[in-house]
Amino acid sequence: MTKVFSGVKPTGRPHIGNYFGAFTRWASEQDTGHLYCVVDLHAMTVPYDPEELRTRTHELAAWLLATGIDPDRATLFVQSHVREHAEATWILDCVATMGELGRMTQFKDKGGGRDSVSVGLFNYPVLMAADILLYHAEEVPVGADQRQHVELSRDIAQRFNHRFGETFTLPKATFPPAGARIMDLQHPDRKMSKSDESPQGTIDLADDADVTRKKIMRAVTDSGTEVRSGEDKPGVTNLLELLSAATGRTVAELEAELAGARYGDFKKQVAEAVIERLRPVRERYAELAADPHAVADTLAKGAERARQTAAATMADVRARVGISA
Ligand code: AQP
Repeated sequence: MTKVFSGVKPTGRPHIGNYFGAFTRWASEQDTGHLYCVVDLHAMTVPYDPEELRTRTHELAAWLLATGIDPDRATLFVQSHVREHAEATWILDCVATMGELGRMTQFKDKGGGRDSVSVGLFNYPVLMAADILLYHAEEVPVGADQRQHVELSRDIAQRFNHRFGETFTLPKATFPPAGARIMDLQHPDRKMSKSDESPQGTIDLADDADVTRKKIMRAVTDSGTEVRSGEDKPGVTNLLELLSAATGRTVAELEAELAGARYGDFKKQVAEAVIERLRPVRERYAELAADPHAVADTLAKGAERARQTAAATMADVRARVGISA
């Protein structure tokens, strides 16, 4: 059985990019050796409100359960509930280099070269490496934006193993066949994101069917009338990608079927496919939101399970790096 770890940070409301890029695969491929984590420590790297962080962490866990993660099979937990993540980060900080962290595009995008950004934002990929390596994950199912961070985790693991002896498994990122990078509906040149202020360009999982339909109908398209993907058609390409992710059909099949269709009809088809795909998830979320204690119990049990593996890894790591057991 392949060991899998992946996480999502509670920085805002989860959107269909998170869903198609990551969550849907987590649910459909889950197995007993898989761990899925709400990475709340990562959400502290940018300014935030503590009460909101607590609420969003809980809500995000409920969304993951609503997408179909079964806590009796996979382990679902909150990162800060397992203290080993923070401890492992320090040790890996002493293995990672300033140069490699400085090359991370997410840091460049979010930090914008400002001196005032937190050290945590710079250090984010090392915490992510700790998340993955603590559980000896072989695969990390993520959207395309996380490729560079998973590659860095692998480099850090390799360097650690070389310096201190075989300890960590080398992880690799895996990507979905469609939906690996869903773009903002109003700005198809940039990724749909939780924390970007683009309410019309982002479809939250919490949006209802009407709002979802309106946002897709108002999505930016491109000049020309053809429904086809291509670098010169970022808006239509993004909608085709969404339709492909929602229906499981390839973009090529969809292009053939939609030859001659008008943009308006095409968008209607995308909207209905996305709404149908999300309907059971949204219904299940409403049920889970009504029972917050059940979600909290699930997370407590998940943390207990995760802690066993993390503690064993840390005992080994401590012994190898020469600090007290
Ligand atoms: N637009 C996207 N398309 C496909 N996959 C995406 N993911 C994120 N955005 C898209 C994937 O969702 C998982 C969880 O992401 P995250 O919360 O850990 O952080 P992120 O990648 O930085 O996502 P956001 O939504 O853009 O958050 P903010 O705005 O806070 O930075 C990951 O597997 C990610 O690849």
